[in-house]
Amino acid sequence: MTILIPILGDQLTHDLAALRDAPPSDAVVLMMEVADETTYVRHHKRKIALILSAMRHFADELRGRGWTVDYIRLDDPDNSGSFTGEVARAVERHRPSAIRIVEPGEWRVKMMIGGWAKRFGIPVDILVDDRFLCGILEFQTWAQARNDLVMEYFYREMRRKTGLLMTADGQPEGGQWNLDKDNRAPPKHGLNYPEPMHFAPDETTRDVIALVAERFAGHFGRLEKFALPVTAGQARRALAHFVRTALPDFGTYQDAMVTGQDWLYHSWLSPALNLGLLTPLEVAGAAARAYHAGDVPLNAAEGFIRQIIGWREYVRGYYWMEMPDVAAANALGATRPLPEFYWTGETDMLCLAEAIRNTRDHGYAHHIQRLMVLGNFAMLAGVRPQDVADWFLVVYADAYEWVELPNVIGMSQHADAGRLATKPYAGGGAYIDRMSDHCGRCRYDVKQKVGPDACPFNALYWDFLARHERRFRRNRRMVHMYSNWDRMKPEVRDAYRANASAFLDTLEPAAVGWAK
Ligand code: FAD
Ligand code: DLZ
Ligand code: SF4
Repeated sequence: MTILIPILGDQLTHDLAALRDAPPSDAVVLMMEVADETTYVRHHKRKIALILSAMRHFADELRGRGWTVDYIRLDDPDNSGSFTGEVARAVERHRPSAIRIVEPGEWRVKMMIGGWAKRFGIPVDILVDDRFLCGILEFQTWAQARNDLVMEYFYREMRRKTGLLMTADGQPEGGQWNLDKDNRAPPKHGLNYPEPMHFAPDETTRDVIALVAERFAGHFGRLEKFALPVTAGQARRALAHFVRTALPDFGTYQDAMVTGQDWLYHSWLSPALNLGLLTPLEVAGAAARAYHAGDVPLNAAEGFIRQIIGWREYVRGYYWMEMPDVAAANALGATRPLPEFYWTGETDMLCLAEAIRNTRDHGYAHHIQRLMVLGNFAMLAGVRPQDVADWFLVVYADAYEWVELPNVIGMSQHADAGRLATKPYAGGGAYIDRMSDHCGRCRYDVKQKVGPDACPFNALYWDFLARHERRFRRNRRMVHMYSNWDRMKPEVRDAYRANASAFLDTLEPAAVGWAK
């Protein structure tokens, strides 16, 4: 009896649970390029090209391994446009006795799959996605035993569980769990920034790029110079290249920003990881091995591994625990529409213009650009968190709701009232000036506090603290900020607030239709 195994676009892993115990002779793998997925938001062109190319390569590799793959292309005239519609057609074609699928990454798709058993009248076996190190239920059990979620404690559990950077007697390597105090150095002159490994598009990728250029011409972003890894083999080479060339300095300069330098020492592995071309254990394991071989310092290996087995797993657990309500969360009552310049990049604020240029050109911006520039500005300006979330889901090649939404709603907009992060990630111009070389080249003056040439982040920062004083004044991590506010003369406070208000009045709201 045939089993139908649908594999979704972000499940491109040869060791996927659904493929593991099924003999290829008894199964048909179904892969579907569908309009619903390519347009539920108007994804960056590069993101669509990446996913479709990686899906096509994966299907070819599966065939090479003896699997029967029923592959539905986007331009197939009979394509129904949805996962459910395509599974329905496949059930007609193959008459399977059962469907086997790995749990999807997104709530929306989980709801869809939940209706399949009744609709098709056959069992639907939904398997745990064990590519993640922490299961959804395991996370919930961990979280329920605590009043507050603290990533650091979760991360230590993951270190113990994986044994990564642990000594034989169960202690953290180097005696400390977290070496962040050695990280976060500002950029300095004379640093050499390695380029991520580039992969020239083959015929499959070129076909997909042509399809995307034609069919999604109105979507945000550029397709030129597409160079992302689209197979597991390429992704492994990109990982090895990163470990060799960039990881040694990853920790130290993790929070730096430099004009015209799009990756610095970051890995740009998130698109491959989130598609399944790499697994988290494989990536974190490579960093740990480099440390043990003496090739990278502990602060770099630890800082990098923490992002993968700590933050990445943590936000996924949070997503499944907090959905669906968290998608609508708006604890700070923000109502402003997203400014148009998030789409056009047309702003005199150089830090924002740079982050948006990087985003448009590559479907990429590194973490501090996302958090302390793009996210920070939106939060300070009081932009509606759902507008911000839509933007982030569209514009990044690594964006899937399970990872994007917690980062936006929880980490960057504080819209969940501090469930994910106890303090809002708010910063004024001084932070950006310390961590980047942008301010010296900007039309605004970061040192000026108010006036037409003053850096807008300065007034917006104090205005934000003033607007939300009742909520944040008693936050232990914000005492210092409010004591600075208290020390200001009333006329200085008033000038900040008036300046913020005048600046906010100049923001043009985004035209409808960019995101959805
Ligand atoms: P590196 O700096 O090299 O880090 C290594 C890896 O750690 C990343 O590839 C990623 O897999 C993981 N990682 C690091 N930080 C996080 C985090 N906060 N959450 C989850 N994983 C993390 N990441 C996504 O994969 N998809 C998203 O849609 C996404 N949206 C974000 C939105 C906002 C507002 C913020 C603040 C962060 C977001 N992140 C997202 C997290 C992080 O910014 C990206 O994972 C990272 O910038 C990807 O680039 P990199 O591979 O060079 O990362
Ligand atoms: C994001 C995306 C896009 C753009 N296109 C497809 C597609 O055509 N077929 C597919 O299987 N998956 C696609 N994806 C990824 C899915 O949206 C993702 O697998 C689900 O949301 C589950 O996380
Ligand atoms: Fe950004 Fe202000 Fe610096 Fe300009 S001066 S780059 S707006 S922080």
